[in-house]
Amino acid sequence: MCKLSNPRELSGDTAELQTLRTVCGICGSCCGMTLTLQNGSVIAVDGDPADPYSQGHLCFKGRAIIDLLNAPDRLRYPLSKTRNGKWQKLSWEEAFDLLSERLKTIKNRYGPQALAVHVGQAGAGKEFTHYVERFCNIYGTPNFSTLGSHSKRLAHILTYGTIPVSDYRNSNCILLWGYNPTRACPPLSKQISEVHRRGAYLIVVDPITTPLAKTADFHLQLRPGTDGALALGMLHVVIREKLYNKDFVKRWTTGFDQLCDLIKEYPPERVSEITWVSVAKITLAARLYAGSAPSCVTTGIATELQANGFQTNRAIAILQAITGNLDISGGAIFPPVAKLSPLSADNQSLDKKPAVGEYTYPLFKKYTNQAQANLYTRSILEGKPYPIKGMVVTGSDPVLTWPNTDEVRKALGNLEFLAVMDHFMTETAQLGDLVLPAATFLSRNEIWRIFISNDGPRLGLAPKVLSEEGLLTDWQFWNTLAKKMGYSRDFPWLTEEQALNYRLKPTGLTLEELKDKPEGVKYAEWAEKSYERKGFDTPSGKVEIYSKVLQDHGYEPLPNYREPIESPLSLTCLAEIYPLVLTTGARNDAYHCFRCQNLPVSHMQNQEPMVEVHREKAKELYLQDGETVVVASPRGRIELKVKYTDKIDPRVISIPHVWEKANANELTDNIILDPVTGLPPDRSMLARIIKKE
Ligand SMILES: Nc1nc2c(c(=O)[nH]1)N[C@H]1C(S)=C(S)[C@@H](COP(=O)(O)OP(=O)(O)OC[C@H]3O[C@@H](n4cnc5c(=O)[nH]c(N)nc54)[C@H](O)[C@@H]3O)O[C@H]1N2
Ligand SMILES: Nc1nc2c(c(=O)[nH]1)N[C@H]1C(S)=C(S)[C@@H](COP(=O)(O)OP(=O)(O)OC[C@H]3O[C@@H](n4cnc5c(=O)[nH]c(N)nc54)[C@H](O)[C@@H]3O)O[C@H]1N2
Ligand code: SF4
Ligand SMILES: [Mo]
Repeated sequence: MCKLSNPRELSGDTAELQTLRTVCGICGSCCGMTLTLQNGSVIAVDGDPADPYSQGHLCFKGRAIIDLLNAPDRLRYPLSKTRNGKWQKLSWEEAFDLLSERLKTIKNRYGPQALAVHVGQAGAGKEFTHYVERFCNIYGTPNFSTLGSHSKRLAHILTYGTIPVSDYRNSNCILLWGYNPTRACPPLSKQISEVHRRGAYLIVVDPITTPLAKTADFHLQLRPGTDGALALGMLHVVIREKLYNKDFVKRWTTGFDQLCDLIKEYPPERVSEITWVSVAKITLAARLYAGSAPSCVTTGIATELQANGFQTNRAIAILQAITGNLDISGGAIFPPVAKLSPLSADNQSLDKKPAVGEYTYPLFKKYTNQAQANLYTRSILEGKPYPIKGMVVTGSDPVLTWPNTDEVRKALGNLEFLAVMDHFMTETAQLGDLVLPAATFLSRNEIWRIFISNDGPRLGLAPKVLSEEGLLTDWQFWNTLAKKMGYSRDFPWLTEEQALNYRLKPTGLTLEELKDKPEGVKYAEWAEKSYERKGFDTPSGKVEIYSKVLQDHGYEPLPNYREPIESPLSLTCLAEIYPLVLTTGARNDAYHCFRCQNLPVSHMQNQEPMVEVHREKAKELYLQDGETVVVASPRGRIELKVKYTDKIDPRVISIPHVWEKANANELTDNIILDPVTGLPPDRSMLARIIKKE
């Protein structure tokens, strides 16, 4: 069975309809996709019933791919901005000349650190991102950054030494914490519902009654931003009632006694006051989770986009560990890592400056080897720790997605040079000097990885099925740019296929072999409790409840709770003016990184961003359903329509992000960020609703 046939073999009128198989590259669920092509153009798309994992499932985002390929506003050629602000069409040759010349000028004039390169959501987990990082290393800038679950990753690495995966299928109790797979990852949501129907318990922690929360055995509807306190409250119950795994704690943890002292400050009664979750629910959920092993927890991005997201994730990771749920079937599995050839590189001839954010977030830098992009704006505007003068942004729209839009816009506007690679003329691209049209994931080969517990970890290929005329994939772009810059020695690959075969070498597999294996290849055997054989990959070899590494870097060694900087409890005076708690960015069906909101897919037409307000609160404020209002925070204000709901606490409101017409990040803060990772507190701030005259 072959996932790839080459559409370019087809010719003119003689071409037959051809069905090609690949894997959707949008959200990481790896759904099998079939595409029907005629004369090289996609005319139909569907789920692939033969795909062993998704079994025919394809969500609306995958189905929207034809609209994306044909979108009338897709960028089709490079554009450069003229002196009078008009866009001028360029050939790729001209675009590469311009770009390489500007990057060389920045380096000569200010040093390589003055260039920042940011890869956004579209590059998360994708092969090309490694090549962008390599490019930065050779150029000599430490300012390479990505977006991602940095707080969760770092919390797991510092606590367990690895990043686990939840084994829902074999679990007796699934705890979804600030994670809503119904929107973010529909195939997983289906799997979780099936396991729940078969008898496993489901607990959901979410300020909104999502579809999964509605069916859950316990829905803990907490005040946004208080997850850390809730986790400590649950730990209190588990420890007080001796529901933890004593043998595991004794043999495999450090700092349990200090944790026992810490949780004394978080009895359910106090935690209930902080979180608005009842004492009974906190207690029963803790008992259920601890008493039903094997249990698993998945935290979502909501637990990270908080002023204390790193420690929150540590507290939840510790709950998982002391209840004995690590590296067992049905719990948190530690998957063996697939060994691919490394792409790290260094430019020995340069004396490298520290990355932006390295002084403020040293552990973030140490464990991600990246700059903290949320500090770029200050570097551009205030020259701290040195000025960034040029940026290349790919697969990201910072004007809509980074906190404090006002400042982001000002900063990007102040750059000497900004290049943006995207499918569309985004808000960020509009501020650029050079805009580059990106091909979609269908035009590149991509390695995917999947873990299904009984079966072990697998690696496979999402084959390239198209060539989009006039467009380059991100890999082609960076490989060509590197050669233009004179880096051919470090970018020796002539084709993407060559580069992928280089990467696959340690596995003994080739691209050709993977093309014939839609189910992928098992690259390692998983055997439970790997720590029994080799210990945990932490300095002590144990689960570090008390982290000496954190202590040595001046952080709290225990996962203590910190009240959101801006909340009804921490800023009571401000809360009189801004009495509502605002959470932003809960994912919804109308958009994704592909900006589906712009596409003419019927499902998404007539959608617009709205502020969800509890029906009773809305009435109290004399707001009609559908009325246009102003939502204001201490930083800014946006206009959008009211949507009545019963699914939210009357003291909380929720608005989506990534909308141009009502940009949630006009309201968010970039001053007080997570102290360890620098992620912004997008999920909890103070706000008010103002009726328009
Ligand atoms: N359709 C669609 N899917 C997507 C995306 C998309 O834009 N659209 N984006 C992708 C990306 S980039 C990501 S990171 C993932 C994110 O996917 P998830 O990790 O699931 O995150 P969200 O949907 O943003 O938030 C999950 C839940 O957190 C709740 N929440 C809000 N504030 C809080 C809080 O303070 N505490 C807790 N416990 N819960 C809170 C929200 O109500 C929401 O139901 O989704 C990916 N998938
Ligand atoms: N207020 C608030 N802000 C948030 C969040 C929140 O919850 N609340 N969530 C945060 C999170 S978790 C994330 S991940 C970020 C997401 O923020 P970004 O990283 O900025 O990602 P997107 O907004 O999804 O933009 C992705 C862009 O990539 C383009 N694109 C898609 N595929 C490709 C490709 O193959 N190549 C190239 N070059 N471009 C491509 C799309 O057209 C789109 O413009 O937003 C963050 N911002
Ligand atoms: S869930 Fe949707 S977006 Fe994600 S991989 Fe599957 S089809 Fe693509
Ligand atoms: Mo994300």
